[in-house]
Amino acid sequence: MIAKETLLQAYRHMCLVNNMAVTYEQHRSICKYVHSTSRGHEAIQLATAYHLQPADYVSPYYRDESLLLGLGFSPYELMLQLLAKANDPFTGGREYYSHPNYSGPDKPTIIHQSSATGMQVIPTTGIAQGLQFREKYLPSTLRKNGDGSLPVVVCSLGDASITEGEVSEALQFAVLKQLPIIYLIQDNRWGISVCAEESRAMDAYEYAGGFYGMERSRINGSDFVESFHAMGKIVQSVRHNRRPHLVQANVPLLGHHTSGVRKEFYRSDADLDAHATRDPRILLRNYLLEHGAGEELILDLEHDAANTISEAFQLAIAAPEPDPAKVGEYIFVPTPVITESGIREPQGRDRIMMVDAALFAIREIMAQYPEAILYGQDVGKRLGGVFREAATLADQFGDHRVFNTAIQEAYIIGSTVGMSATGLKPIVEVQFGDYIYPGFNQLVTEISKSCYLTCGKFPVQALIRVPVGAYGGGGPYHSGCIETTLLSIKGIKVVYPSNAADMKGLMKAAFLDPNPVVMLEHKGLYWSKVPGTESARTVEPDENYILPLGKAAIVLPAFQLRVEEGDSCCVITYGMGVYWAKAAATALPGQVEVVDLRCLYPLDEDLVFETVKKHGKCLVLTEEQQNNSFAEALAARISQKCFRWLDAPVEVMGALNLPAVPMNTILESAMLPNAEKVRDRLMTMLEN
Ligand SMILES: Cc1ncc(C[n+]2csc(CCOP(=O)(O)OP(=O)(O)O)c2C)c(N)n1
Repeated sequence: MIAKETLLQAYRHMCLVNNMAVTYEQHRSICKYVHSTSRGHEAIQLATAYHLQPADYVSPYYRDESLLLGLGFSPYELMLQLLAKANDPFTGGREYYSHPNYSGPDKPTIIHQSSATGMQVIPTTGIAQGLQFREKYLPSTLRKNGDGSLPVVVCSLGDASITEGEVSEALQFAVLKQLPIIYLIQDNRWGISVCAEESRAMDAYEYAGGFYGMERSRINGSDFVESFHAMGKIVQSVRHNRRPHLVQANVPLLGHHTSGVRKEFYRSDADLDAHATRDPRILLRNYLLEHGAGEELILDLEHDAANTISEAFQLAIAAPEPDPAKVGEYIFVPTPVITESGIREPQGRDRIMMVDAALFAIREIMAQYPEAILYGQDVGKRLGGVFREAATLADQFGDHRVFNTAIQEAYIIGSTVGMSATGLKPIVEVQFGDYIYPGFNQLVTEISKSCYLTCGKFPVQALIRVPVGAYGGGGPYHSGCIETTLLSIKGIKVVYPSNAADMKGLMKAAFLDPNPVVMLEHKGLYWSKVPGTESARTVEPDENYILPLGKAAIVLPAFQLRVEEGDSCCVITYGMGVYWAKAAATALPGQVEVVDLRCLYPLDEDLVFETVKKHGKCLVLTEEQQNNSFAEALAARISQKCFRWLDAPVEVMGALNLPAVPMNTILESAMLPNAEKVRDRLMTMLEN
């Protein structure tokens, strides 16, 4: 039996939702930002919300306004987001209606919610992965509910979103690891105007049948009583049994797809009529009347709901607009690492290769931070990374902290959002830069925007290691550089060390940074096997050595006399470019100053501009294809900021503008810069 108060509360919430929808429609010019309402989906959403507790996590999608009311958010709070007002409690006016995020003691946690259909499934599965880790290995740190019960995770999405490829990566991971997560699919048989018959050969329930180990249920999501009972059992079962469960809730769609995409554009009268017969509010009203609630009580509730919404709407309209001066806030949260510390060159230590510097840094990190977890393809015990960059780590720290994943770059990258939300510190690896693209969407759509769109509530702590770069015939899919593509994303940091000491210090800083950091690791420098890269091996810095992000270094100074004579130039570069530039400079003793950027975002513009101003001549050197590269963009900024000090146009040298690095080593070197090409360019620059 469901308590009478629960039924009346559900009816009240449904009346609020109905009045909200009517009000938004009546005031379309005021409700100018696109929004969807939950009309038709109320019963399953409320039923779900009522069973959740504060230690749980939920990822609602854009049609989950009833779920939000059910969790305890007020119509006024939701309307502040509808109208993108300053006090929108979720995003401060930055994101659409019903795109919540929340962290507090009284309600389930909600991580950042994007608008991209289905893309929340990976981050949300990452939460369940994080909870499972805490439960098994750090049990005293797992937050439980007031009644001592274990937390569950709910990921809600529409039926059309389930066909997104990334959803399958998450489901696969959830069943493989038996994560405590409920996937709630609200099936209204529409994906805007694309109907079920056009988009799928099976529904979500049938699809889940292929993921062995997934419990599944199909319920009538328009019937509150059935939904409440079913969700109660399912939530309880996941709380106790700690296994994934997919729920398909069949629901009607009563409103428009969004305020902009109107139902009459593409739905027939017959379809609309059929959906209308399953209106959850009418069904619950009838149920209440049949079970003795009394017409008067119902009318009172309806009247109250109308008044509540009308008052809330007026208040929301009157609420202040956001301050445009604050538009730049919360791209990142501050990092604690701001100064270089520890000993960079301890006495009596051996020189180490860059790949070992990375390995030793991670080893020290994992020894110090039990919440640090490393995963990716082949990083586990058997191989320890295809470059042996994680060798021995699983032996030392256990398979639960260092483990292999399937080939699922989207999951590897996107799961860090959820892991980070549970307070863990994920370090993940994409095997080659050329294979980051399947994971790129998660980086752009979820990771990079989370801090900004939650006003700093959910920065994503993620250290993403990516081997890059060409050397010795790696060929078109194992040689790529990806920094320009990465740097087009705002909201992530990009580090690119060129020697062992920097690698170790920067890896530590990247790990301690509460924001997402991509660590680009040049394979040609890993072992210093490429002639001319011997100095990538350095003395190993001590355990405390940390090098803040965003500090470039002069790795080869010019002679003061040459500078004073106006007979010098500088090369601004990073990665392999550092070695090309240093080798080229041997032909021009004292005339060339080389700056190693070490970090591409944040970028040490101060040192770059200061150096360029000193020499008046500058070459920006990169291994990437030149056109539209980061290097070109930097050259343009240098030209603008240092114009009065320049004796010549800022030069750029990069690889030829080809779609890929060809495999044959003769072709490879024809494409890439090298020391000779750089030397010739510098000589020409200095002669003019
Ligand atoms: C990745 C992505 N592609 C396309 C869209 C545009 N879009 C917004 S809603 C929607 C349909 C989603 O349907 P469904 O998941 O069934 O949810 P419903 O709106 O029916 O509740 C589409 C295609 C999007 N938001 N994200």
